[in-house]
Amino acid sequence: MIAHIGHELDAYGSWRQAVQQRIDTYREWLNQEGLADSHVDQRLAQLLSTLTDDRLYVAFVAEFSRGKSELINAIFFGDMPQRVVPSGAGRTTMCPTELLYRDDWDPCIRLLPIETRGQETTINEYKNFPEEWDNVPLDPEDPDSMIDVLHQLTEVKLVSRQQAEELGLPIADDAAHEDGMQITDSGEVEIPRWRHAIVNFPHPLLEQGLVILDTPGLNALGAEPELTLNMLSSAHAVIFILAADAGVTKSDMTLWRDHINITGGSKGQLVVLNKIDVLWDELKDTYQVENEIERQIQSTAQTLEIDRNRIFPMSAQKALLGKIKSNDDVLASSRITDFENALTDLLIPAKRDIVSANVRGELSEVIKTASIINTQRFDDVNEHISELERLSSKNMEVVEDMMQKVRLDKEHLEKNLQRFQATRSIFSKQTNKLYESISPQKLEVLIAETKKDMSMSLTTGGLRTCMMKFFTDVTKSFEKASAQSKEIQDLMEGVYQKFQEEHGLANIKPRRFSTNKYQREIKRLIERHDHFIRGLSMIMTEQMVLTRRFYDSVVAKIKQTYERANRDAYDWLRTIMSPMETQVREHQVQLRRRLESIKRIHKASDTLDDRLAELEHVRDGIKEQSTQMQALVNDIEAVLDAEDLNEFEQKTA
Ligand SMILES: Nc1nc2c(ncn2[C@@H]2O[C@H](COP(=O)(O)OP(=O)(O)OP(=O)(O)O)[C@@H](O)[C@H]2O)c(=O)[nH]1
Ligand SMILES: [Mg+2]
Repeated sequence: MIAHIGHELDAYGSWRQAVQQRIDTYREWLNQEGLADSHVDQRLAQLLSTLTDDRLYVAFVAEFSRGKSELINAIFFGDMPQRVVPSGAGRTTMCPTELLYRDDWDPCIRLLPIETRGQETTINEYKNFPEEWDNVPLDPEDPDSMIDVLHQLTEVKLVSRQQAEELGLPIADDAAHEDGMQITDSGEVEIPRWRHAIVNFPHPLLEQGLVILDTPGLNALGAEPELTLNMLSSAHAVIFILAADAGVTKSDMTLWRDHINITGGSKGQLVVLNKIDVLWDELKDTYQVENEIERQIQSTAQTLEIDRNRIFPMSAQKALLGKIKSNDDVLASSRITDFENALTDLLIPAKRDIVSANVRGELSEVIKTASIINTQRFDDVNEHISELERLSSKNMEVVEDMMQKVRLDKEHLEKNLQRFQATRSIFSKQTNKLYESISPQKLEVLIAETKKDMSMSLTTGGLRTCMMKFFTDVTKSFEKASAQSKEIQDLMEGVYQKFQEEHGLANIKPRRFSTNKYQREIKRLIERHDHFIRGLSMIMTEQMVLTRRFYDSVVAKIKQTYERANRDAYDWLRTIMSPMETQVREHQVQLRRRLESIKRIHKASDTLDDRLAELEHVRDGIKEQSTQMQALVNDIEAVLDAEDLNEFEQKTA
């Protein structure tokens, strides 16, 4: 049974759908009312698509044999007749494994050969090259065959020492890392057969977007920095597991400090004190057992410097047994429920916060633009109404004056528009500069140069200098981009202000483009990288390999940041003028209508009263539009803020 987490995930899924539905309704309405230009519509379409592709990552990290795989089986696969993920004494899981479900693939397991470590390509990049992975189909209906297939996660192979070194794998023959790859009697080295695995399996929780990351011990994390720098740092929850019979060992500590708690923040982390059942055998008295558990929790809390409420004593094995055999007593004694509740309570609100913040961020611009247009329409009609009202008491000469005034307004606006077109060339020069400062091509050049310098340095100190130069250059390019975007912003602000002052348009400020986000990201990445490099204690050759590997992982992440920054800058540049352009266009149309309408009255082809009645009707329509808009926005807000997700439960069979 996966009652609690399954139920909460269901509720979360329904909530997300409710958000989607309301945004969809709002989008249709905006289009129907002519309140969305193509930029706005595209943004909404994109927001909707990010809402559909929405995943929740939970990573299980611990030294080997602490019970990660057992715990994953117990939490997520207790409804299967037997263990799904292989678990056993000694080293079992040999490669990091992602369990997920995507319906565009058949159920399968995809395995990335260990030899790919010889390339400079990261795991994440390999995900774009399916042909590099071994693909074995899975039959979810046949548990025995599934167990067979999943057994591949535990596969190892023997290679020569030189081959292992070339792949940058730590070897267990010196005190620095006694838990590295084992050497056999014949002098060969036993290494994992696979570098990474993806299990695509249609389990209800995975179908709801959950992704589970099972990892092997410290070795794998140390040898594959991408896991720590990328997968663990972006997981929504990281579960660290200790075993009650082993206590907190030195390598447990290293793992915790260097891979999980790396920059200190403990948000999203839970600690499991597993295998409490071994204490039951040793000390029969419940009171004594409880005391011993409590003592271990206290000392773990102290050693890890973490709140004791984040530590969960448990027996994963008994939990799995209790679930498979539907034995509630055994299940209760396993104490897994407290942990499952804590995990659910951590995971779903965290994910919801991210989604809500993202939706709010994207929507605020859209809402602003739409309400500006609505207000503009209202003001224009109002002005026209009062114009006509004044007319009713005056003679025809005044009508001519009035017509002249509107005509001048219109001409003036058109002249300003022309002048504005001229600033476009300055604008495009500046945007080119902005693009150039964060151009992926330039980054590639910088990467290539750094690699060249690195290949010529013979010491780790030399390598470090090259890398530091690279980081400094990257940081500088974002500083440049920041200054450039400020210049563009100032230019546009001037244009906006001119239209506001001379044509009474609403007082809006062009949106800002801040590079802070990326700068922060890069800074954090550099800090993590630094932490790693400084922590390395091993022989030179391995250190060189590892250092490069860390560098490659960081570079891959920085590339992603560049890509995102570029995309965001592109979006920004396209939309920076859009609210003003829309407003000016509206205003232009209104001026033309006013002129027409005064002309008709002048020619006495239209009576004033009819025209006024018509305009008042239009004005009511615009008011109604504003009310409807507010209602739709409130609807979205209400869903985003909802306390109880269960109210969105889908009533599907
Ligand atoms: N007594 C007891 N044994 C457990 C418990 N949880 C796991 N084990 C056993 O501990 C051994 C290791 O469990 P795994 O789930 O394979 O551990 P792991 O952390 O995945 O280890 P690797 O895959 O080697 O990194 C297995 O024999 C499990 O049956 C528990 O709660 N109590
Ligand atoms: Mg395992």
